[in-house]
Amino acid sequence: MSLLEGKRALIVGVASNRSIAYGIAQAMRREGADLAFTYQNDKLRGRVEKFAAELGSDITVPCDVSSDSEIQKVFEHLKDHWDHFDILIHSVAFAPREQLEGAYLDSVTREGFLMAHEISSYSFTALAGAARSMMQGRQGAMLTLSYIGAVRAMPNYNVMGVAKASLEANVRYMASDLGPEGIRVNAISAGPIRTLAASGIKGLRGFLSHVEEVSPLRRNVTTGEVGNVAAFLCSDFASAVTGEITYVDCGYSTVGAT
Ligand code: NAD
Ligand code: 0WE
Repeated sequence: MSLLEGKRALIVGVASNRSIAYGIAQAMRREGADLAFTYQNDKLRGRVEKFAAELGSDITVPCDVSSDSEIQKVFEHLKDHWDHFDILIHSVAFAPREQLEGAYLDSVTREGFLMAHEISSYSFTALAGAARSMMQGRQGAMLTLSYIGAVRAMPNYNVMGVAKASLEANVRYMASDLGPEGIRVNAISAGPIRTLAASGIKGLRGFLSHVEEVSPLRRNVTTGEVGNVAAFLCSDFASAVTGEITYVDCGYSTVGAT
């Protein structure tokens, strides 16, 4: 039996075949789920439609998560295809580029702080609120992506770390609200991966080689490995797991000096 047979998943955050959301979509499809996708803007539309088709889906909907009306429309559109669904994947983050360089206090601004929190944390709340009614009466699951910068100060990650701390708290509050409705809410804290969001980040290479040197598994994690854990956490095998942050980082977060 496949892990996600008979489940329907909405995936928010595919931008390329390197996206963590793409690794999650592949794993979920392999495990028998039916998929739907959103794309941020027209620039990404064609690409996401192609990925969707490859993964057996013809449901693609625009959604810039900074817009309440676009978020509402996603679920109106989804209702044309599905009367309910089971899984919501949130794999979205953004801070203005100049916030992710240099010392935290030198780079952070009111505007950058608000933008990082809005796109990277509040958007999960907003999507969950809009998805909620279509996820009733099933063993539903929501999942977002975090990073260790939420709980440890990492060079250059800066305000994104503060926004990820907000996102992780969001997971706990949402899990508390939605648990009585049978909906679980969790996060995966992934190790660094060279995706679009990570390309051009100063010092990413250093982060990747540090993990290779000190993590117990002495290597970096892949989007496929994040996808496998995502499939498990959103499956009924994880039916008693909610409000949790699961590290998928080759053990990096568990060691001190090596
Ligand atoms: P990615 O660039 O492939 O994905 C980021 C996604 O965010 C893109 O699909 C982009 O369209 C979307 N996005 C940004 N602003 C948006 C907006 N206003 N509206 C709608 N969508 C918007 O990069 P990724 O690394 O796969 O990132 C996915 C998630 O994983 C993020 O939350 C990121 O913080 C997290 N994460 C990444 C790493 C890493 O090292 N790559 C590690 C841990 C966690
Ligand atoms: O969460 C992230 C990256 C999120 C991100 C990336 C960008 C790049 C383009 C958010 N906003 C933007 N804004 C842009 O203009 N990661 C976990 C990957 C990442 O980002 C870092 C890292 C790592 C790892 C930034 C600094 C240091 C390490």
